[in-house]
Amino acid sequence: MIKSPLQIARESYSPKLPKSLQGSVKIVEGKETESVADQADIKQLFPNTYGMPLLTFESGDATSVSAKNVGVILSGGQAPGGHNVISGIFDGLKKLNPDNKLYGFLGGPGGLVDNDYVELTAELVDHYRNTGGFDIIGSGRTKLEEEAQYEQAIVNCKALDITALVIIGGDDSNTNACVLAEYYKAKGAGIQVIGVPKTIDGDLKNEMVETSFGFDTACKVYSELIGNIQRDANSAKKYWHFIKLMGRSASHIGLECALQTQPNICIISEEVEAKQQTLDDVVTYIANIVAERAAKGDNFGTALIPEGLVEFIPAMKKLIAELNDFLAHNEVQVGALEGNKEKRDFVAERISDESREVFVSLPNSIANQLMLDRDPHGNVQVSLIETEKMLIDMVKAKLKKMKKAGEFKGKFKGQPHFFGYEGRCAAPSNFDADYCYSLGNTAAVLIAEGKTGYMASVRNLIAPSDEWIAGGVPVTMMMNMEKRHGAMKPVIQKALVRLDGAPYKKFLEKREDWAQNTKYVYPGPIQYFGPSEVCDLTTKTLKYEQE
Ligand code: FBP
Repeated sequence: MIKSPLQIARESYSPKLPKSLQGSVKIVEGKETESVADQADIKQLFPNTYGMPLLTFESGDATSVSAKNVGVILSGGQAPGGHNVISGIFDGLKKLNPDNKLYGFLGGPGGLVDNDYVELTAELVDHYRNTGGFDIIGSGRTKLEEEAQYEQAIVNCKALDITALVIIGGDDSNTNACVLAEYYKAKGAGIQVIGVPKTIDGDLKNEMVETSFGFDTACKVYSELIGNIQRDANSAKKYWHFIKLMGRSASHIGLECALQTQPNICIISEEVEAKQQTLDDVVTYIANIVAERAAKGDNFGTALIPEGLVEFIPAMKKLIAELNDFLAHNEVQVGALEGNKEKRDFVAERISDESREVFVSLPNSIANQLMLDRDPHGNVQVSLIETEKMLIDMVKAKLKKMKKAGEFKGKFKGQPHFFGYEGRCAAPSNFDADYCYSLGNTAAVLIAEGKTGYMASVRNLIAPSDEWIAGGVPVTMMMNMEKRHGAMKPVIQKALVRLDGAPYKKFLEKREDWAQNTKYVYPGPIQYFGPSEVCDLTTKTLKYEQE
């Protein structure tokens, strides 16, 4: 492996741990827990893992722990810090008992079923400390949902004498981890399952999980890029940059980047939905700001667009829900049709009148993108929908009409961008490096204590890392029932942007000023070495949520 000078320097970084994880750990059990909603259903579906207590770690006395073999899986989209979770599990296990062994299943959950694995040795782990990416063992989106997969996993684990699995994933992967934990506990299979909250999207969070790892670094990378674009826009003064940002459903990334960079426009999907806005309302809002700035001679600007926007426009949401059901039941027929036009016509003839009206009004390219394959969890692959281009075209058309009516006297040239993959494998910020290493160590302790159905949790994150609180949260506590693939399923509740939350309120106070005036902030690149107030700072979202 050829390493850059930064990577070599970064290898020697020692991630910071909370006090409770620096020596031996004592576990303090809290109250019994309940799921966030649909308690009766969730309790019935998870009789063995429902209601378990919250766990908090404190410093304790050293105890002897018998040796264990543990398996780890990276699941879903990459997020900065995954390698540090693995090095945290590895170091945590070795500290508890040097004979503990860690195996990595390759290519995501599929590796567990296909028995594709590698032993994670000190030499291998050392190469990946504090680096971005998931390439140490790879990731994948195979969904573990069938009994045959669970059974095969038992066979594969037994062959390696593995008695615990750590699943590092987002809300869907941790939902599956919980189902697996329940199945193994009910069966007495002797395999514990522990989850770790990962996703750049920031939508796996709740009272006990303050943020998912990777959100901090990814937002910093996007904010650097947005800042660079804003400086260009403010220098050339001739383009409107429409920047779509990853985040699947929730607008946390867009909101955080807006708080960091102060763009002229940032659309928040959750607000669009709450106000029952149409696509035309969104386009009109943008076009009006373009026209107002143009009236002052500012024919340039930046607009941040959340990746999942189309799913939050109520009429589009209804259409997408119908398409999800329809495509799930008619996959073969639609797949057999030759061209996109045939597919669009076939679908349009078979959906409700209301959804048909919306479907046929969309640009063909967007209608085609809405019919693409769902991911294994039944989600529309919003990263493939070119909302930023669609909005540029629609704003342009609106401004043309406004020009005719004398309401717009400027120029409009749009530049589309999509930032997503650029941030997912960045070298983790100090915050993510420390947080991930702490999560990995936490998972190791939960395993040593024989826990299952828990997610590793590290809280109090805006305090210095010494004061972070580590422990475990029962995954069932985060669950509710939602419709997936046309049927009600237990899933971890997605945390969307709260319109009564402090980060959104801060944005609301400022957005009019940012729209009318050019108040750009240029955050610059992540700093790994230097003063703590520059290098260890976390997101504004966490700061505002907790102050
Ligand atoms: P996870 O939820 O698995 O963490 O993935 C997040 C994400 O990066 C989304 O922001 C994005 O919509 C999606 O993955 C892209 O998926 P893919 O990796 O399959 O292109």
